[in-house]
Amino acid sequence: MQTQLCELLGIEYPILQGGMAWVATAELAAAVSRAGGLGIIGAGNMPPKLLEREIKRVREYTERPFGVNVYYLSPFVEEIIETVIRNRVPVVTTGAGNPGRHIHRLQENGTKIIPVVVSVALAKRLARLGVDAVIAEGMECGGHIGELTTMALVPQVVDAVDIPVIAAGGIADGRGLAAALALGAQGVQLGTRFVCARECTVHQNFKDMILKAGDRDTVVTGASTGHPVRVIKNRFSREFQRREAAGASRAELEALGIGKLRAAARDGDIQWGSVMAGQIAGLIRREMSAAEIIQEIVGEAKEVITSWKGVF
Ligand code: TUI
Repeated sequence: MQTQLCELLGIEYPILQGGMAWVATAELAAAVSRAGGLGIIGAGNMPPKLLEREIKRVREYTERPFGVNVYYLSPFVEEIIETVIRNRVPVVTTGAGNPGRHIHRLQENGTKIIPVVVSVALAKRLARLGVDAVIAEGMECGGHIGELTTMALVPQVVDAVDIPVIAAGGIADGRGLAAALALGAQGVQLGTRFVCARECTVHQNFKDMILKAGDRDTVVTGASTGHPVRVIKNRFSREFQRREAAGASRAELEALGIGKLRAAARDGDIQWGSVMAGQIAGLIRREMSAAEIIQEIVGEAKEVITSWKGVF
């Protein structure tokens, strides 16, 4: 199972791991890259020195390509970009903003740039500026979301640009990979499934909450602040929604969210923390190694695609 995307990134399977802040550390990124996918460090709000340490640690575990996700709401965006360039990181993915001003500098230094897009307009704008590929992320995903579903967004982005499109949001198994390929994507990005990888260093409570979740256990908080975030329902999400419904100001709601992802992901506070996860959480039932996850997904996708031949 090889697509042009595999060639572009120098990977074996067209599977990227979401660059999740506080979750996607060097251990997870290296495990995914060693298994033939693209592992990605989530820089989130990390200070640049810490990111540099994570990059060095990935390189201690693997010589394969890997990426860094740059979160455009971080106070350190410019320094993070400098760190990525200085360390010759093979791939940068971006989220929560427009990376237009950094595209050429990254590419001049040999870094591929693959932004997350949540609309056709942004995909077209970035394709015109020369990005290497885009990740079309539907609102089924965990964390910071756009408005469109994966099913609607991916084929519209595929038709609008001439570069590879990677589908994300609501994908966790081989059926999802096959469906994404059917929509014209050249690969997939999985977040929630890889949170439950054995090598993922997130707090065990966080993994267990995903493993126990059902199909209706996520909710979107913060739509009124302009930063809608999908999380698993808990005391924090209920309190957030209560205040949102009571007309709390944007500043109050944003203050309520500060430090909550860290509390859930690192300290294991899954009641008062923000347990970001996608709607596909209900499909994920057990912890497996990154290599087992990738092998299972590729095997399932091949089975699905082969079975279509009997239909037509
Ligand atoms: O970035 C994500 N998902 C995330 S980031 C994150 S970290 C966080 N921590 C605490 C509170 C809130 C978040 C958790 N999940 N996904 C990619 C993504 N990008 N989703 C939406 C967008 C996006 C939105 C607008 C991308 C571009 C964009 O463009 C705006 C513009 O300037 O045109």
